[in-house]
Amino acid sequence: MSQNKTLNPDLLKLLKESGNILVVTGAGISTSAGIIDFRSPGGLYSVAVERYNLPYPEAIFDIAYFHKNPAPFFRLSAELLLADIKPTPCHHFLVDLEAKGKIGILVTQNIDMLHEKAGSKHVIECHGSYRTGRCLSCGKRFEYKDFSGPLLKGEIPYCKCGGIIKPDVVFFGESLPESFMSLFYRRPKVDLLLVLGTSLTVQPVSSFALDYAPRIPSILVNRDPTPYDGRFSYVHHGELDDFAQQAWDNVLR
Ligand code: CNA
Repeated sequence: MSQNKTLNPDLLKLLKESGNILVVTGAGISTSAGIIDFRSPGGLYSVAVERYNLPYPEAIFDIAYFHKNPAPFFRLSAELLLADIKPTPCHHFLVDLEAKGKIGILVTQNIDMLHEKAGSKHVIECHGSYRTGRCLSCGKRFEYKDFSGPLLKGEIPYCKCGGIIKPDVVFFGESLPESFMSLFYRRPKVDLLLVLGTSLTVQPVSSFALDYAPRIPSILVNRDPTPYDGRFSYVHHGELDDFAQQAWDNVLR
């Protein structure tokens, strides 16, 4: 855990004065809830091969590997979806930012549904979520409640036809939801880009965000440096919950 640091007053001023903000979140917003991210030291990528007996870390979200061996994904899913996982202060900050009418678009790469659980009304989950699923054999659609029983036990959920129910989480090798792709192609006008808790290494969401970064004012808050820090108007390396607290005090009060 890095030390709490005071936010740059100019960053706070920009946030306070901006409406129509494009917020892009990643796994870093959920780590304080107890969900590990991918690329931090000790993150999923460093433990996945051993913990889930995988040939390579990305296999856990690789659609070709899933067709051969779906069990590791479902073991991980149970860990991600543990019932007592609660939204973080930063998720709640974004709910209040939305309630003040300051968020134009909120895009998350996360599949944990914590933005919705916190109370955010309009969230584009560009990598999908567990809210719905589909039988890989007959194509029947399911709601989360229909397959959450086995899912929460780390077991594979099956359709009546015998096919595997795959949650609508986007794997490497799969298309992203239309809700995100239409944004990707339209690049709607926004006044500020606020990127929170992502290494910005997963495409196409990274290039979507970075396309805005040199054109409009932009803020990146992340614990570790990313390869793209230089593109942003302001970069704060620190804890997101600490950022949220300072932003609450200075921007929303
Ligand atoms: P990533 O590549 O693991 O990067 C996360 C970033 O967050 C890192 O650069 C960290 O420095 C930073 N970070 C971690 N904790 C904090 C914190 N408390 N405060 C500030 N910064 C922090 O993850 P990305 O989101 O960039 O990669 C995209 C992948 C990760 C998406 O496909 C997700 O589906 C996937 N993922 C999602 C979850 C989830 O839903 N919670 C968990 C793990 C992975």
